[in-house]
Amino acid sequence: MTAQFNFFNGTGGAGETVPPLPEGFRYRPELIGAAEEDALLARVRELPFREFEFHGYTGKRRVVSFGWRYDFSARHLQKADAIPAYLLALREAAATFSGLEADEFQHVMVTEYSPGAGIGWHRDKAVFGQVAGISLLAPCVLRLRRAVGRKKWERVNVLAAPRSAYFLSGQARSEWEHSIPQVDALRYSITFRNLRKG
Ligand SMILES: O=C(O)CCC(=O)C(=O)O
Repeated sequence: MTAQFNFFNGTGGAGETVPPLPEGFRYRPELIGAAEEDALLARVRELPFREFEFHGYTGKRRVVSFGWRYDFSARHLQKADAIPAYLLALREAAATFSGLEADEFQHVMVTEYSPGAGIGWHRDKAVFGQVAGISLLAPCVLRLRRAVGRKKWERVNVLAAPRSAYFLSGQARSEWEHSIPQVDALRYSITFRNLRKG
């Protein structure tokens, strides 16, 4: 199969070709309104972000986790501060979009991408199950890829607009990797994950 390169902007308007999205991937523009985004930003900007650390390497993006945090050095989950009240309405909206109960999302990570920051190709850690990510401020390209044979990649690019949400489950979660190229302007993401049973 030949590698695909697609771009999906989530609108699917008349005459637009909407490429096939990975099974288990969903996108919702405007999960929240501009006023909710502003209220979240007022709180999120004050969070005690720390540079993302991965086996001694410090990434350009900065993160803070609630509920649980994954320690990449120790390779296990640790209990973190409780999810703050101002994130609970967003968690509810993310859960409704995802078809889950809100309290299934026991972990939330807020990530700050300054201009020039991004995230490389990866699948989220296996301790986590499904993932719902909400974007604030600048848009970004969420790239998805999966190996086809030994040398080719099937690719889909999604424009993650401010206030939008995406959901990774099924093959989108287990077979596809994702990454975000360097952003041009400040972006925050708020990522809810459930814990894999067992
Ligand atoms: O910022 C995002 O929306 C993606 C975050 C992500 O892929 C991760 O933290 O593993």
